[in-house]
Amino acid sequence: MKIGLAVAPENALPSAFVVFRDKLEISLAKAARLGYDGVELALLDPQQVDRRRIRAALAEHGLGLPVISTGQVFSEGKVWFTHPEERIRRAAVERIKGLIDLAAEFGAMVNIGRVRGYIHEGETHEVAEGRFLAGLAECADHAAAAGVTMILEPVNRYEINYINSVPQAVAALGKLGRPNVKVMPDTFHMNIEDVSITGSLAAASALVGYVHLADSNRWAPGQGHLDFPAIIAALRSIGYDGYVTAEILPYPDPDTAAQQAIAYLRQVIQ
Ligand code: LER
Ligand code: MN
Repeated sequence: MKIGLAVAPENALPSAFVVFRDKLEISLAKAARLGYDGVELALLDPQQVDRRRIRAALAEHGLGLPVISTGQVFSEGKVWFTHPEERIRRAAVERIKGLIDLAAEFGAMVNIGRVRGYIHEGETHEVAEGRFLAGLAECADHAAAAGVTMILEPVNRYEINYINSVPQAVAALGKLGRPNVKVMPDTFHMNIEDVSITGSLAAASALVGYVHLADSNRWAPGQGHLDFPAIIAALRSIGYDGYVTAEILPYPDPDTAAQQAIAYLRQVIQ
């Protein structure tokens, strides 16, 4: 398993859940110095970054870029797949396709978290699901043509009211029927929503495509009460060998949080 750190460019707004929000050259230098294998980049728009600058910084620091994440497309871009207005749904699909094209250049995956949208007031689960699956299918086909894998992240009920647990994501993917879309468990959300963290990982098995790690309080792993040795053992037993990425709050301060996460995870993942 490789260990990643979620970061965002300096112009990212506070709704990006990242430990470093800075010039990419600075965040990547820090991540590499701490011993991370790669970084996940949280983006609002593919135009927001200079591809050559990213490529140069990754090469200089020997870091991978496993995932481009898209939460800000929902929180700042204000577009999502379940929106009642066709125009807004279309904008969400086009934005995600743009991020898929960017990801393709780096061999990265693209996550679908809050940008899936929510069940709007007065609408049913079925209506939201129909719109979500239509938008995601179009993006997944675009991604497949570009050789990109997508990952669907269950997010807890206090942030969104649709696809909260890993079994719910697995069920949605069963209806989607696109093999290039996998599940992306996040231990912070699983601690709130899943009956058993290790049980859900075992049940999702080969569908697990990428993992976010944060402790019960969303601080660095090791700073709360989740059982990370058991979680890593569960990932090993399903044959997961990808990235586990620390997506954590910048507390007590960004540098300390990033350092605590890598020190603890290196100990657990020998
Ligand atoms: C994003 O990875 C996440 O975990 C959410 O809580 C916010 O989009
Ligand atoms: Mn997450």
